[in-house]
Amino acid sequence: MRIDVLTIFPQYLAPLELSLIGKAQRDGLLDVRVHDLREFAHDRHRTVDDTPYGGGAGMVMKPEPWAAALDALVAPAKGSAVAVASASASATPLLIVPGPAGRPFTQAFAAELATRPWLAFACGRYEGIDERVYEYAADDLGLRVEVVSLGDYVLNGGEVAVLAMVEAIARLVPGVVGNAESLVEESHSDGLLEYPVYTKPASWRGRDVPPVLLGGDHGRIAAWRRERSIERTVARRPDLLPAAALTGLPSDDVEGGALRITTAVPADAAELLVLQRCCWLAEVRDNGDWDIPPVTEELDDVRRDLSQWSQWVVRDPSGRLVGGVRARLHGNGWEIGRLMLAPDVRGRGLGKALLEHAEAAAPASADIAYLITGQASAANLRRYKRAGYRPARPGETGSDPFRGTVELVKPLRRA
Ligand code: JD8
Repeated sequence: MRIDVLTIFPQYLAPLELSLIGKAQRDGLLDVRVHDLREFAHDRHRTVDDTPYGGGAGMVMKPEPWAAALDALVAPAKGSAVAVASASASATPLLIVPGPAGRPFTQAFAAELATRPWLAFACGRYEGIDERVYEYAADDLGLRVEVVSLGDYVLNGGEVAVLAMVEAIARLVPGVVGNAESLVEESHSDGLLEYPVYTKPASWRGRDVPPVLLGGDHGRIAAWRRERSIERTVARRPDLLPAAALTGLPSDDVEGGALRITTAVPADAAELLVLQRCCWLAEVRDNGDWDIPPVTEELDDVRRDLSQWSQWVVRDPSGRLVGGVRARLHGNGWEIGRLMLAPDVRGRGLGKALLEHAEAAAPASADIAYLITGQASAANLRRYKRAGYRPARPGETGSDPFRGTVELVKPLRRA
Protein backbone atom coordinates (compact mmCIF):
# COMPACT_ATOMS: atom_id res chain seq x y z
CA MET A 1 0.00 0.00 0.00
CA ARG A 2 1.18 3.52 -0.83
CA ILE A 3 0.39 6.29 1.63
CA ASP A 4 1.06 9.97 0.94
CA VAL A 5 0.71 12.61 3.64
CA LEU A 6 0.58 16.34 2.82
CA THR A 7 1.30 18.62 5.79
CA ILE A 8 3.05 21.80 6.86
CA PHE A 9 4.55 19.81 9.78
CA PRO A 10 6.27 16.80 8.16
CA GLN A 11 8.15 16.02 11.36
CA TYR A 12 4.77 15.32 13.04
CA LEU A 13 4.63 12.09 11.00
CA ALA A 14 8.08 10.90 12.06
CA PRO A 15 6.55 8.31 14.43
CA LEU A 16 5.49 6.36 11.34
CA GLU A 17 9.15 5.37 10.99
CA LEU A 18 8.91 3.50 14.31
CA SER A 19 7.61 0.10 15.39
CA LEU A 20 5.52 -2.10 13.13
CA ILE A 21 4.71 0.65 10.62
CA GLY A 22 8.41 1.53 10.31
CA LYS A 23 9.32 -2.14 9.85
CA ALA A 24 6.55 -2.59 7.28
CA GLN A 25 8.08 0.26 5.30
CA ARG A 26 11.51 -1.32 5.44
CA ASP A 27 9.94 -4.66 4.43
CA GLY A 28 8.31 -2.96 1.42
CA LEU A 29 4.78 -3.67 2.63
CA LEU A 30 4.10 0.05 3.01
CA ASP A 31 5.37 2.96 0.92
CA VAL A 32 4.82 6.00 3.14
CA ARG A 33 5.74 9.41 1.68
CA VAL A 34 5.42 12.66 3.66
CA HIS A 35 5.33 15.90 1.69
CA ASP A 36 5.83 19.43 3.04
CA LEU A 37 2.97 21.58 1.72
CA ARG A 38 5.16 24.69 1.86
CA GLU A 39 7.17 23.22 -1.05
CA PHE A 40 4.09 23.98 -3.11
CA ALA A 41 3.82 27.63 -1.95
CA HIS A 42 6.04 29.52 -4.32
CA ASP A 43 5.92 33.07 -2.85
CA ARG A 44 8.91 34.44 -0.92
CA HIS A 45 7.37 33.54 2.44
CA ARG A 46 5.94 30.22 1.19
CA THR A 47 2.52 31.39 2.48
CA VAL A 48 -0.07 28.67 3.01
CA ASP A 49 -2.74 30.64 4.88
CA ASP A 50 -4.74 33.85 4.69
CA THR A 51 -7.62 35.65 6.44
CA PRO A 52 -11.13 34.11 6.16
CA TYR A 53 -13.65 35.62 3.79
CA GLY A 54 -16.67 36.69 5.82
CA GLY A 55 -14.43 37.56 8.75
CA GLY A 56 -13.98 35.58 11.95
CA ALA A 57 -11.03 34.46 14.03
CA GLY A 58 -8.03 32.57 12.76
CA MET A 59 -6.69 31.91 9.29
CA VAL A 60 -7.72 29.60 6.44
CA MET A 61 -5.41 27.48 4.30
CA LYS A 62 -5.03 28.85 0.77
CA PRO A 63 -6.21 26.75 -2.19
CA GLU A 64 -3.21 27.28 -4.47
CA PRO A 65 -0.56 25.34 -2.50
CA TRP A 66 -3.02 22.47 -2.00
CA ALA A 67 -3.89 22.31 -5.69
CA ALA A 68 -0.22 22.34 -6.65
CA ALA A 69 0.53 19.58 -4.14
CA LEU A 70 -2.39 17.42 -5.29
CA ASP A 71 -1.50 17.99 -8.93
CA ALA A 72 2.06 16.87 -8.20
CA LEU A 73 0.74 13.83 -6.40
CA VAL A 74 -1.65 12.53 -9.02
CA ALA A 75 0.13 13.70 -12.14
CA PRO A 76 3.82 13.80 -11.20
CA ALA A 77 5.57 16.34 -13.46
CA LYS A 78 8.37 14.62 -15.39
CA GLY A 79 11.84 15.45 -13.91
CA SER A 80 10.63 18.03 -11.36
CA ALA A 81 12.71 18.07 -8.18
CA VAL A 82 9.83 17.43 -5.86
CA ALA A 83 8.14 15.10 -8.23
CA VAL A 84 6.71 12.12 -6.54
CA ALA A 85 8.11 8.84 -7.92
CA SER A 86 6.12 6.73 -10.37
CA ALA A 87 2.42 6.50 -9.71
CA SER A 88 1.30 3.43 -7.76
CA ALA A 89 -0.98 0.60 -8.83
CA SER A 90 -4.25 2.51 -8.84
CA ALA A 91 -4.09 5.62 -10.98
CA THR A 92 -5.34 7.95 -8.29
CA PRO A 93 -5.31 7.90 -4.50
CA LEU A 94 -8.32 7.90 -2.20
CA LEU A 95 -7.96 11.31 -0.55
CA ILE A 96 -8.71 11.43 3.18
CA VAL A 97 -9.02 14.84 4.79
CA PRO A 98 -9.27 14.66 8.59
CA GLY A 99 -11.70 17.18 10.07
CA PRO A 100 -14.04 17.48 13.08
CA ALA A 101 -16.96 17.76 10.66
CA GLY A 102 -16.13 14.45 8.97
CA ARG A 103 -17.74 11.02 9.03
CA PRO A 104 -16.64 9.00 12.09
CA PHE A 105 -13.45 6.99 11.67
CA THR A 106 -14.32 3.41 12.64
CA GLN A 107 -12.69 -0.01 12.58
CA ALA A 108 -15.01 -0.95 9.75
CA PHE A 109 -13.86 2.05 7.71
CA ALA A 110 -10.22 1.29 8.56
CA ALA A 111 -10.73 -2.24 7.25
CA GLU A 112 -12.23 -0.87 4.02
CA LEU A 113 -9.33 1.55 3.55
CA ALA A 114 -6.79 -1.21 4.24
CA THR A 115 -7.87 -2.87 0.99
CA ARG A 116 -6.98 0.21 -1.07
CA PRO A 117 -3.59 0.36 -2.95
CA TRP A 118 -3.09 4.13 -2.56
CA LEU A 119 -4.24 6.50 0.17
CA ALA A 120 -3.43 10.20 0.48
CA PHE A 121 -3.98 12.25 3.62
CA ALA A 122 -4.33 16.05 3.57
CA CYS A 123 -3.53 17.55 6.96
CA GLY A 124 -5.28 20.84 7.54
CA ARG A 125 -4.27 23.45 10.11
CA TYR A 126 -5.59 26.83 11.30
CA GLU A 127 -9.37 27.04 10.86
CA GLY A 128 -9.28 24.55 8.00
CA ILE A 129 -8.72 24.30 4.24
CA ASP A 130 -10.47 26.50 1.63
CA GLU A 131 -13.61 24.52 0.69
CA ARG A 132 -12.82 24.78 -3.04
CA VAL A 133 -9.86 22.43 -2.56
CA TYR A 134 -12.26 19.59 -1.69
CA GLU A 135 -14.31 20.37 -4.81
CA TYR A 136 -11.19 20.64 -6.98
CA ALA A 137 -9.89 17.26 -5.79
CA ALA A 138 -13.21 15.53 -6.41
CA ASP A 139 -14.48 17.29 -9.54
CA ASP A 140 -11.28 18.26 -11.38
CA LEU A 141 -8.86 15.54 -10.26
CA GLY A 142 -11.59 12.88 -10.01
CA LEU A 143 -10.46 11.72 -6.61
CA ARG A 144 -12.72 9.98 -4.08
CA VAL A 145 -12.56 12.45 -1.19
CA GLU A 146 -13.51 11.40 2.34
CA VAL A 147 -13.66 13.94 5.19
CA VAL A 148 -13.14 11.83 8.30
CA SER A 149 -13.23 12.67 12.01
CA LEU A 150 -11.20 10.86 14.61
CA GLY A 151 -13.72 11.67 17.31
CA ASP A 152 -15.95 14.28 18.89
CA TYR A 153 -13.24 16.54 20.29
CA VAL A 154 -11.22 19.36 18.68
CA LEU A 155 -7.56 19.01 17.65
CA ASN A 156 -5.37 21.79 16.25
CA GLY A 157 -4.77 20.06 12.96
CA GLY A 158 -5.03 16.84 10.98
CA GLU A 159 -1.60 15.36 11.72
CA VAL A 160 -2.47 13.57 14.94
CA ALA A 161 -5.58 12.15 13.29
CA VAL A 162 -3.48 10.91 10.36
CA LEU A 163 -1.06 9.18 12.72
CA ALA A 164 -3.94 7.31 14.33
CA MET A 165 -5.70 6.52 11.05
CA VAL A 166 -2.53 5.30 9.32
CA GLU A 167 -1.73 3.01 12.26
CA ALA A 168 -5.30 1.63 12.40
CA ILE A 169 -5.33 1.04 8.63
CA ALA A 170 -1.74 -0.17 8.08
CA ARG A 171 -1.91 -2.81 10.82
CA LEU A 172 -4.73 -4.45 8.83
CA VAL A 173 -2.55 -4.71 5.72
CA PRO A 174 -1.54 -8.39 5.39
CA GLY A 175 1.94 -8.98 6.81
CA VAL A 176 2.22 -5.75 8.79
CA VAL A 177 1.18 -7.33 12.11
CA GLY A 178 3.37 -10.41 12.59
CA ASN A 179 0.93 -12.83 14.16
CA ALA A 180 -2.19 -12.40 12.08
CA GLU A 181 -3.78 -14.58 14.78
CA SER A 182 -4.18 -11.55 17.06
CA LEU A 183 -5.90 -9.69 14.23
CA VAL A 184 -8.27 -12.65 13.70
CA GLU A 185 -9.02 -12.85 17.42
CA GLU A 186 -9.45 -9.08 17.49
CA SER A 187 -11.92 -9.17 14.60
CA HIS A 188 -13.91 -11.87 16.44
CA SER A 189 -14.63 -9.52 19.32
CA ASP A 190 -18.13 -9.08 17.86
CA GLY A 191 -18.04 -5.33 18.45
CA LEU A 192 -17.62 -5.89 22.20
CA LEU A 193 -14.92 -4.26 24.29
CA GLU A 194 -11.72 -6.21 24.97
CA TYR A 195 -11.67 -8.58 27.98
CA PRO A 196 -9.10 -8.02 30.77
CA VAL A 197 -5.66 -9.52 30.16
CA TYR A 198 -3.04 -10.82 32.60
CA THR A 199 0.54 -12.14 32.49
CA LYS A 200 3.13 -13.46 34.99
CA PRO A 201 3.43 -13.41 38.00
CA ALA A 202 0.22 -15.31 38.85
CA SER A 203 0.16 -13.50 42.18
CA TRP A 204 1.32 -9.91 42.42
CA ARG A 205 1.13 -7.55 45.39
CA GLY A 206 -1.61 -9.72 46.85
CA ARG A 207 -3.58 -9.75 43.64
CA ASP A 208 -4.08 -13.09 41.89
CA VAL A 209 -4.78 -13.80 38.26
CA PRO A 210 -8.37 -15.20 37.89
CA PRO A 211 -7.94 -18.98 38.42
CA VAL A 212 -10.00 -19.83 35.31
CA LEU A 213 -7.11 -18.44 33.21
CA LEU A 214 -4.64 -20.82 34.83
CA GLY A 215 -6.85 -23.92 34.41
CA GLY A 216 -6.14 -24.59 30.72
CA ASP A 217 -9.83 -25.25 29.98
CA HIS A 218 -10.09 -23.16 26.80
CA GLY A 219 -13.89 -23.46 26.68
CA ARG A 220 -14.23 -22.03 30.17
CA ILE A 221 -11.57 -19.40 29.45
CA ALA A 222 -13.43 -18.28 26.29
CA ALA A 223 -16.75 -18.10 28.17
CA TRP A 224 -15.14 -16.13 31.04
CA ARG A 225 -13.54 -13.70 28.60
CA ARG A 226 -16.85 -13.23 26.74
CA GLU A 227 -18.70 -12.49 29.95
CA ARG A 228 -16.07 -9.97 30.93
CA SER A 229 -16.32 -8.36 27.47
CA ILE A 230 -20.11 -8.10 27.69
CA GLU A 231 -19.88 -6.81 31.27
CA ARG A 232 -17.44 -4.08 30.25
CA THR A 233 -19.45 -3.16 27.15
CA VAL A 234 -22.68 -2.84 29.13
CA ALA A 235 -20.89 -0.72 31.76
CA ARG A 236 -18.71 1.47 29.53
CA ARG A 237 -20.17 1.42 26.00
CA PRO A 238 -23.87 0.45 25.98
CA ASP A 239 -24.10 2.26 22.63
CA LEU A 240 -22.08 -0.61 21.12
CA LEU A 241 -24.51 -3.27 22.24
CA PRO A 242 -27.01 -3.12 19.36
CA ALA A 243 -24.09 -3.76 17.01
CA ALA A 244 -22.74 -6.50 19.24
CA ALA A 245 -26.21 -7.99 19.26
CA LEU A 246 -26.28 -7.69 15.48
CA THR A 247 -22.96 -9.48 15.13
CA GLY A 248 -23.51 -12.46 17.31
CA LEU A 249 -24.25 -11.88 20.96
CA PRO A 250 -26.10 -15.01 22.09
CA SER A 251 -29.80 -14.05 22.04
CA ASP A 252 -30.25 -14.29 25.80
CA ASP A 253 -27.82 -11.36 26.15
CA VAL A 254 -30.10 -9.36 23.83
CA GLU A 255 -33.15 -10.31 25.84
CA GLY A 256 -31.14 -9.57 28.97
CA GLY A 257 -32.05 -5.93 28.41
CA ALA A 258 -28.53 -5.01 27.39
CA LEU A 259 -29.84 -3.77 24.06
CA ARG A 260 -30.29 -0.02 23.73
CA ILE A 261 -33.50 0.85 21.94
CA THR A 262 -33.89 4.60 21.66
CA THR A 263 -36.98 6.77 21.37
CA ALA A 264 -37.40 8.11 17.86
CA VAL A 265 -36.96 11.78 17.06
CA PRO A 266 -38.63 13.71 14.21
CA ALA A 267 -35.37 13.55 12.26
CA ASP A 268 -35.77 9.78 12.06
CA ALA A 269 -38.84 10.10 9.81
CA ALA A 270 -37.07 9.81 6.46
CA GLU A 271 -35.08 6.73 7.44
CA LEU A 272 -38.19 5.14 8.93
CA LEU A 273 -40.00 5.66 5.63
CA VAL A 274 -37.15 4.01 3.73
CA LEU A 275 -36.97 1.07 6.15
CA GLN A 276 -40.74 0.47 6.20
CA ARG A 277 -40.96 0.47 2.38
CA CYS A 278 -38.06 -2.04 2.34
CA CYS A 279 -39.53 -4.26 5.04
CA TRP A 280 -43.10 -4.41 3.64
CA LEU A 281 -42.00 -5.66 0.23
CA ALA A 282 -42.24 -9.24 1.56
CA GLU A 283 -45.78 -8.56 2.86
CA VAL A 284 -46.75 -7.18 -0.57
CA ARG A 285 -45.23 -10.26 -2.25
CA ASP A 286 -46.92 -12.67 0.20
CA ASN A 287 -50.31 -10.93 0.22
CA GLY A 288 -50.34 -9.58 -3.38
CA ASP A 289 -51.58 -6.15 -2.26
CA TRP A 290 -49.45 -3.08 -3.03
CA ASP A 291 -51.93 -0.59 -1.69
CA ILE A 292 -51.03 -0.85 1.97
CA PRO A 293 -50.00 2.12 4.18
CA PRO A 294 -46.39 1.03 4.89
CA VAL A 295 -45.80 1.21 1.13
CA THR A 296 -48.10 4.02 0.04
CA GLU A 297 -47.37 6.45 2.87
CA GLU A 298 -45.34 9.59 2.20
CA LEU A 299 -42.87 11.38 4.47
CA ASP A 300 -45.54 13.69 5.89
CA ASP A 301 -47.57 10.66 6.93
CA VAL A 302 -44.58 9.24 8.83
CA ARG A 303 -43.92 12.62 10.41
CA ARG A 304 -47.59 12.93 11.44
CA ASP A 305 -47.60 9.43 12.94
CA LEU A 306 -44.41 10.18 14.91
CA SER A 307 -46.48 12.68 16.85
CA GLN A 308 -49.37 10.25 17.36
CA TRP A 309 -47.53 7.03 18.23
CA SER A 310 -44.72 6.15 20.63
CA GLN A 311 -41.92 5.20 18.23
CA TRP A 312 -38.63 3.46 19.01
CA VAL A 313 -35.62 2.91 16.77
CA VAL A 314 -32.36 0.93 16.75
CA ARG A 315 -29.22 2.13 14.97
CA ASP A 316 -26.03 0.19 14.19
CA PRO A 317 -22.58 1.59 15.09
CA SER A 318 -22.30 3.45 11.86
CA GLY A 319 -25.51 5.21 12.78
CA ARG A 320 -27.64 3.38 10.20
CA LEU A 321 -31.27 3.02 11.28
CA VAL A 322 -31.78 -0.75 11.24
CA GLY A 323 -34.92 -1.34 13.27
CA GLY A 324 -38.09 0.19 14.65
CA VAL A 325 -41.42 -0.42 16.37
CA ARG A 326 -44.29 1.82 17.46
CA ALA A 327 -47.29 1.61 19.78
CA ARG A 328 -50.27 3.61 20.97
CA LEU A 329 -53.32 3.27 23.13
CA HIS A 330 -56.13 2.58 20.69
CA GLY A 331 -59.47 0.88 20.94
CA ASN A 332 -59.41 -1.59 23.83
CA GLY A 333 -55.71 -1.92 24.21
CA TRP A 334 -52.07 -1.22 23.31
CA GLU A 335 -51.80 -1.27 19.54
CA ILE A 336 -48.31 -2.23 18.35
CA GLY A 337 -47.22 -1.64 14.76
CA ARG A 338 -44.46 -1.24 12.22
CA LEU A 339 -42.17 -3.77 13.85
CA MET A 340 -39.35 -3.84 11.32
CA LEU A 341 -35.72 -4.85 10.93
CA ALA A 342 -33.34 -4.27 8.04
CA PRO A 343 -32.81 -7.64 6.29
CA ASP A 344 -29.13 -7.85 7.21
CA VAL A 345 -29.74 -7.62 10.93
CA ARG A 346 -32.45 -10.28 11.29
CA GLY A 347 -32.07 -13.57 13.13
CA ARG A 348 -30.32 -12.11 16.22
CA GLY A 349 -33.24 -11.75 18.58
CA LEU A 350 -33.55 -8.02 17.84
CA GLY A 351 -37.13 -8.31 16.61
CA LYS A 352 -38.17 -10.11 19.78
CA ALA A 353 -36.35 -7.50 21.87
CA LEU A 354 -38.11 -4.67 20.00
CA LEU A 355 -41.53 -6.31 20.42
CA GLU A 356 -40.95 -6.87 24.14
CA HIS A 357 -39.75 -3.28 24.46
CA ALA A 358 -43.02 -2.04 22.95
CA GLU A 359 -45.09 -4.37 25.15
CA ALA A 360 -43.23 -3.24 28.26
CA ALA A 361 -44.06 0.38 27.45
CA ALA A 362 -47.81 -0.31 27.64
CA PRO A 363 -49.66 1.85 30.18
CA ALA A 364 -51.29 0.07 33.14
CA SER A 365 -54.71 0.77 31.65
CA ALA A 366 -54.01 -1.58 28.72
CA ASP A 367 -54.90 -5.22 29.41
CA ILE A 368 -54.08 -6.45 25.95
CA ALA A 369 -51.49 -5.75 23.28
CA TYR A 370 -52.51 -6.28 19.70
CA LEU A 371 -51.08 -5.97 16.24
CA ILE A 372 -51.85 -6.95 12.67
CA THR A 373 -49.99 -8.83 9.97
CA GLY A 374 -50.86 -10.07 6.50
CA GLN A 375 -53.18 -13.09 6.42
CA ALA A 376 -50.63 -14.79 4.14
CA SER A 377 -47.54 -13.74 6.13
CA ALA A 378 -46.80 -17.25 7.43
CA ALA A 379 -43.41 -16.42 8.95
CA ASN A 380 -44.81 -13.43 10.84
CA LEU A 381 -47.78 -15.45 12.06
CA ARG A 382 -45.43 -18.14 13.38
CA ARG A 383 -43.18 -15.49 15.01
CA TYR A 384 -46.08 -13.76 16.77
CA LYS A 385 -47.54 -17.06 17.92
CA ARG A 386 -44.16 -17.87 19.51
CA ALA A 387 -44.29 -14.45 21.19
CA GLY A 388 -47.63 -15.30 22.82
CA TYR A 389 -50.11 -13.76 20.36
CA ARG A 390 -53.37 -15.43 19.23
CA PRO A 391 -55.99 -14.44 16.68
CA ALA A 392 -58.31 -11.76 18.09
CA ARG A 393 -61.98 -12.48 18.58
CA PRO A 394 -64.30 -10.24 16.54
CA GLY A 395 -64.39 -6.73 18.08
CA GLU A 396 -61.99 -7.75 20.84
CA THR A 397 -59.48 -4.99 20.09
CA GLY A 398 -62.05 -2.31 19.32
CA SER A 399 -60.00 -1.48 16.25
CA ASP A 400 -60.89 -2.14 12.63
CA PRO A 401 -58.06 -4.16 11.11
CA PHE A 402 -56.83 -3.23 7.61
CA ARG A 403 -58.21 -5.44 4.81
CA GLY A 404 -56.23 -8.60 4.13
CA THR A 405 -54.73 -8.60 7.62
CA VAL A 406 -55.28 -10.71 10.70
CA GLU A 407 -55.45 -9.20 14.18
CA LEU A 408 -53.41 -10.88 16.89
CA VAL A 409 -53.84 -10.29 20.58
CA LYS A 410 -51.70 -10.93 23.66
CA PRO A 411 -52.82 -10.39 27.24
CA LEU A 412 -50.44 -8.00 29.03
CA ARG A 413 -49.43 -9.57 32.30
CA ARG A 414 -48.16 -7.04 34.83
CA ALA A 415 -45.37 -8.04 37.24
C1 JD8 B 1 -8.16 18.69 10.97
C2 JD8 B 1 -7.62 22.27 11.38
C3 JD8 B 1 -8.36 22.76 13.72
C4 JD8 B 1 -10.83 22.62 13.55
C5 JD8 B 1 -11.04 25.29 14.44
C6 JD8 B 1 -9.48 24.14 15.89
C7 JD8 B 1 -10.02 15.15 13.04
N1 JD8 B 1 -11.49 14.62 15.57
C8 JD8 B 1 -10.90 15.82 15.21
N2 JD8 B 1 -10.94 16.92 15.96
N3 JD8 B 1 -10.28 17.94 15.31
C9 JD8 B 1 -9.83 17.47 14.14
C10 JD8 B 1 -9.14 18.34 13.16
C11 JD8 B 1 -8.97 19.70 13.51
C12 JD8 B 1 -8.39 20.52 12.55
C13 JD8 B 1 -8.01 20.03 11.29
C14 JD8 B 1 -8.74 17.85 11.93
C15 JD8 B 1 -7.52 21.14 10.57
N4 JD8 B 1 -8.13 21.87 12.57
C16 JD8 B 1 -9.65 23.53 13.52
C17 JD8 B 1 -12.11 23.37 13.36
C18 JD8 B 1 -12.22 24.40 14.47
N5 JD8 B 1 -9.75 24.58 14.53
C19 JD8 B 1 -10.21 16.10 14.04
N6 JD8 B 1 -9.90 14.32 12.27
